[in-house]
Amino acid sequence: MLRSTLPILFSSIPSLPSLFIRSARCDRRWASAATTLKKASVITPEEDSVPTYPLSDQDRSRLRLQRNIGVSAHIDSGKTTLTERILYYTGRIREIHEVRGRDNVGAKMDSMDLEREKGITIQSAATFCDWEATNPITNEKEKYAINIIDTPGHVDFTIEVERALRVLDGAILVLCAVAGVQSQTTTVDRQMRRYNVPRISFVNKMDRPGANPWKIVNQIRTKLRIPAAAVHVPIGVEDSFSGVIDLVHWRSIYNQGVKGNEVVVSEEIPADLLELATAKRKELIEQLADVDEEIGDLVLMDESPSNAQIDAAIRRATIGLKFSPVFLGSAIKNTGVQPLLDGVCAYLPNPSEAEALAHDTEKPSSAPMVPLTPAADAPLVGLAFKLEEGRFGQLTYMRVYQGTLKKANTIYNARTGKKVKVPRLVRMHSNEMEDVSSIGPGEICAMFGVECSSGDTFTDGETSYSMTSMYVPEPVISLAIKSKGIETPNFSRALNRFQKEDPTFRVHVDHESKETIISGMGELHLEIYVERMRREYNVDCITGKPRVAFRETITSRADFNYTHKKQTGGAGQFAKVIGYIEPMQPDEESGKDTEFVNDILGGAIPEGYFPGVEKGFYEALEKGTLSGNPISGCRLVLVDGGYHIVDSSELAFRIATIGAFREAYKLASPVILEPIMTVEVIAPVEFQSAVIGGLNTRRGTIVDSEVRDDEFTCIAEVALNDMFGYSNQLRGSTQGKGEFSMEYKTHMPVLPHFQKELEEAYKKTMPQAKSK
Ligand SMILES: Nc1nc2c(ncn2[C@@H]2O[C@H](COP(=O)(O)OP(=O)(O)OP(=O)(O)O)[C@@H](O)[C@H]2O)c(=O)[nH]1
Ligand SMILES: [Mg+2]
Repeated sequence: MLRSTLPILFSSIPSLPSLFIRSARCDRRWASAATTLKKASVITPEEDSVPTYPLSDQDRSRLRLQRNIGVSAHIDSGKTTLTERILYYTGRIREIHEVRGRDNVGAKMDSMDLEREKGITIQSAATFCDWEATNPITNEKEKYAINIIDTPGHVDFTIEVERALRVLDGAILVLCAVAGVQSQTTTVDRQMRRYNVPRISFVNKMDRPGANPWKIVNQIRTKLRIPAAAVHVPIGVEDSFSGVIDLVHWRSIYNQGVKGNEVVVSEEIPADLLELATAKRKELIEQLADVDEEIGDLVLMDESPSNAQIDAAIRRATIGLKFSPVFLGSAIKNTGVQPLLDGVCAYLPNPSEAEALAHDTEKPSSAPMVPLTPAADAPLVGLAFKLEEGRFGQLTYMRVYQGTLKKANTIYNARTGKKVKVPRLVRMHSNEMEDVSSIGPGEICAMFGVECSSGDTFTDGETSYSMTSMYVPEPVISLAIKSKGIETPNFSRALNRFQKEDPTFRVHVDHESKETIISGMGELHLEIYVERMRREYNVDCITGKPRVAFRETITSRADFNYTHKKQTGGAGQFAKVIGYIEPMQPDEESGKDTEFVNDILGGAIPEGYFPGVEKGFYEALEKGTLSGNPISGCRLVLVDGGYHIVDSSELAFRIATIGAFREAYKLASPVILEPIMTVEVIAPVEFQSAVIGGLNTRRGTIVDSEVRDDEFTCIAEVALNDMFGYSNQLRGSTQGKGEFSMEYKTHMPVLPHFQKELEEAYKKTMPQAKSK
């Protein structure tokens, strides 16, 4: 493929939704699915004078029956369809409407018109419901309050999954009974690990021909590398799938009645399944024995654990992130959903069992983190995890971790220090809301009229705690955009709003070409915003061709000693900065990989000029000198400098830092980075060699391939820039039977000769070159 010019064009790529340019995150640090999160150092009350707020009996009994869960998985696995059933069986909605249903109503959680038209979830939606679970051991009925967030599967909208998992205590990982663990499943798995979210797995679509839950259980163990075992055995297959055998409590559960709303429990196990069920219960116990001491000891002593012991072990191991129980069902056929809800209540943690940590901003940033307690009387700590511009102003979704949030109370933004009164408090039910006067700890709600950014912490002013925000991946694709005809204020109004709501959507104006450039996680991501501008803001836009979002970085340290001096009659400009720049690894929690460090001792530069240095550094990072792309992975350390009583100013220091950076940059062995994608191709097995050959010619590295019946799946890592025209090639080489999806993996240095080409192309766009 010719790669001589920049921008790289995708002109031959067909309709965007079918392409699924998918992107996820910079996951250099999450190389293995087995990566367990580095536990943050946590302060214990004995170690320091950390105030403790014991849970009252009232707190305990409320929290015990509270669950905050996410439904996350690969695209099209049936998350929204499953959530629709959950809402129906819990009485939140009266009727079931399908995603892409014939009645044209659409599922409750896909409330946006675009979601209903495309049949995919774009934004995560929150809701809540009550579920009366019957404890199979005690037979007692108890009512649980469950907050649910249905997330999108398409990786272009990965930030929606990221922020939901940041604030949820547990999750349902939905898998297709035929396709099993797919590339996006591993992405979601990584996200769950990042925030230590325990999960139960739900093998959906058990009605599909070829459904094979045992293969999926095995894939969870081997591909996601988490011990797992089925807690169910299906009764009937494909069309005759009618219920499940509950292996823990040794009983059969059938769905009958209208839309499966009648759950019939029988002590009898169908005779033809007795042998299989016995073997699978044994397998469950064996898996548990590996991760749970109590069951391990019983197995060693050759004793059979009781149902209650198995139940308790599943709960301990799931909450301890050591195990995932696997449930089976078919959302569309209304089977197996109620037992899954019982599983959510039985095995996922309540808010007091999920660890929540905060930084004390009065202590140095290296100080250990402080655990929060979901006590209603404790000082308030809440995290704003999602913003939306609603009809009544900004809607801010909050997770309250500690204390009680009350309407009309004054709360403080821990980042800005600003205080604000809470004018209106609501609980969300997709796009509808219910007014409430207060929200207790461990709950999810939304506030109106509270200005803030996504990821801000709110307190009642009684603590100096601040929580970490969510991980924000870097955009991989960008395009120029302008309004058709005269630009109205709605153009920038819409872009500002989208940028504020979605941290993976960026807007900037190229100073040289004066073009507005939008960047995002994939073409569909950008296409949706362009379409929303048309529909919601009446702004028709013309867009340029999508370009790969290259980046630049440095590979070695370089020192600077730079003086900016200007004397033009009146007041002059003087600033001297001394220090160095060095490569920086991204922060594990926030993904932040650029930093200004002030190491000045003894007042060589007055404090008032430091912001000038910091601004200059970040301005210089906006555009690398090799290719004009943003610079990442770089730290600037200021160690010394000089100033002039009259001629120094913040501006002078800003200019000096930009000059210093540019000089040092040349010496720091800069390189251009390109996005590398994980590409998953599925095609009939006879095309295997054609597909692998095609990927090889694109310099792809094959990382996995699997043959299943008459189909094969191949996973490769390929530079996004080399994926130009791939859909056409794949169609041609597989008689239209192959499908592929792409997901962002990381940014890597481009090959030296390509770097040269990019540099040459950039030089030609510079004003000096043009005027020659
Ligand atoms: N056969 C079968 N199809 C199902 C089942 N559940 C969902 N589907 C279908 O799968 C398709 C996708 O369902 P959704 O519920 O939109 O999937 P999703 O996971 O929410 O998709 P995204 O939000 O876009 O990632 C729809 O056509 C559903 O009708 C099931 O249990 N069996
Ligand atoms: Mg959905």
